[in-house]
Amino acid sequence: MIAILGAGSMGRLWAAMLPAGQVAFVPRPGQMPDPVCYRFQAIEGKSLSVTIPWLQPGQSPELLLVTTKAGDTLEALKDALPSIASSTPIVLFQNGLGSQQQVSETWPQRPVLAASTTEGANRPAPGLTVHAGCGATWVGALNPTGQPLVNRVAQQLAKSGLEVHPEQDILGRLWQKLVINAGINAFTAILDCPNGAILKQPYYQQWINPLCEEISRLLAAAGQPQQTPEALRESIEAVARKTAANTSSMRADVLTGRPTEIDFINGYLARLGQQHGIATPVNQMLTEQVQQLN
Ligand code: NAD
Ligand code: KPL
Repeated sequence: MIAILGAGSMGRLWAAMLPAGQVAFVPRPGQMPDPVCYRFQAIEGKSLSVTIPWLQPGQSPELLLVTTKAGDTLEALKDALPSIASSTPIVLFQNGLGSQQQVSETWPQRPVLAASTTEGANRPAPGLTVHAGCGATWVGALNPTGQPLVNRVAQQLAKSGLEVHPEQDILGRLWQKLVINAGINAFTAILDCPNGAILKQPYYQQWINPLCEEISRLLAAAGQPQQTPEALRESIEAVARKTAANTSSMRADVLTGRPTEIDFINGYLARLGQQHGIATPVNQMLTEQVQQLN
């Protein structure tokens, strides 16, 4: 049995794709509502009806996937983990950085892994989950207890039929995604436009170079491979062009009145700058402006 904490878009995607009858959602404390029923629209357009039960008291999952938003993850796990065996691997799917470190520092003895995914899922209407973008998922250990479990966890996730790879340097992969999100998401939310449309906006053009200079210094301070500001800007703009028509997850959160993950993207970079004595005025400004949109 694979347990999933967070019955949102990502959680429902994995629940629908993993073998039927082998998945359960983790309930909030004191809640045991009816099973979760939804229509799932697969990437090729085929639609199926999915019913996922809740994890029952006494059931002991072999794996826990955590698909809450970054800001909810620590509290959700504080509620869920007391009834889950300490040997059960925990796989964190959150974007950005900061929440992963909170979890691995809070439970250093538990096997903690992270997944970085380019799969896309959304819920355009109540009761409907859409697999909107086909990508790949990399899974790797965040602590030594998780290290021996990486291949097994990758194999378990691959039973979904999604592309899954074990990753020795998951932190590096999370950083690569963070760089892209830091250079796109806040701009799309502030400018209220699709990803590709930021590129021609004077506000983006004013701030992207100083932002990339900050990120380049932060990468070095964090022990990540050095990248020039010019190379960072190229990577960011390649993704913005490739996903030109997309509404970023941050803009979608603002438009639907949900909390954004800004504190774990540009906010994380601003905090890291404070720790290392690196000035991060652009990350700080983007963080504050997105916080004001919320
Ligand atoms: P979502 O808001 O759709 O789902 C989060 C779910 O967690 C919600 O159903 C919420 O009710 C639930 N939740 C919150 N607190 C909880 C608690 N204490 N106990 C149980 N459940 C709780 O978000 P999402 O789009 O599924 O994203 C989840 C994470 O995956 C985010 O960090 C996101 O950045 C990342 N991610 C999402 C996608 C995507 O395409 N959706 C792609 C890559 C990464
Ligand atoms: O990951 C994304 C997000 O929206 O969070 C990008 C890469 C910006 C694609 O929309």
